[in-house]
Amino acid sequence: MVPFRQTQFLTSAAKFSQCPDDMGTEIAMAGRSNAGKSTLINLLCDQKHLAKTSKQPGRTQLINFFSLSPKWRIVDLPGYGFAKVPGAIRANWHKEINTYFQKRASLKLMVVIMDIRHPLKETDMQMLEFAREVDLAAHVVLSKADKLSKAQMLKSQNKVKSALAGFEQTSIQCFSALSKLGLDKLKTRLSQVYQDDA
Ligand SMILES: Nc1nc2c(ncn2[C@@H]2O[C@H](COP(=O)(O)OP(=O)(O)OP(=O)(O)O)[C@@H](O)[C@H]2O)c(=O)[nH]1
Ligand SMILES: [Mg+2]
Repeated sequence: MVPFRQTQFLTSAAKFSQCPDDMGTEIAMAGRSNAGKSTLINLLCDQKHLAKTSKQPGRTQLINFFSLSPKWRIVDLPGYGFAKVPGAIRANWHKEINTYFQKRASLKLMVVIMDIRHPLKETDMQMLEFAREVDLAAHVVLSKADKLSKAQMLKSQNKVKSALAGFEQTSIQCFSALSKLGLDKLKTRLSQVYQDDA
């Protein structure tokens, strides 16, 4: 069993050079600002205030590391495409996050979280294409599924599945932090990655 509930905050990095030792297995949560990355981490770990959440986009401004065990980590990334941050700061984050994705050897899965009502924006596609290029597995989470009817939810999921048909190492699921829909599926997918690497 992967001890999600034991997860603790480890450290924050404003730059790639500040990341903790590159050993063990790391899973990163990526996605546009406000997609629900921090909320998903809190539900996954069954802790209300582990990762900071906010109604205001751009809450997560550093690369935040959480550890489940000495070898297993979760990373909460700043959302891409946050407009209210000055251009220079934004450019610098993007640079650091790109370096993180390119150089982090312990990174074994990129979870791309998208609001199910607005999936596959340009930046989401860039992330998924990047993962494909470097042979990194990706898991797409269509968040806030509670905002749609079941029929609409399935329609959106099918649309995303068709659009990503050429992405072999990419799995897709719906998720709601409100109803916990998809929580077990998410835990199973993440556990596979940690345990495969054990
Ligand atoms: N209805 C609903 N709201 C959600 C869900 N997940 C997150 N939210 C809300 O969406 C808003 C943003 O959530 P966060 O988890 O802070 O989003 P984030 O992706 O971490 O945002 P940044 O840190 O800015 O990149 C908050 O108001 C959450 O309560 C969900 O599954 N359903
Ligand atoms: Mg956040």
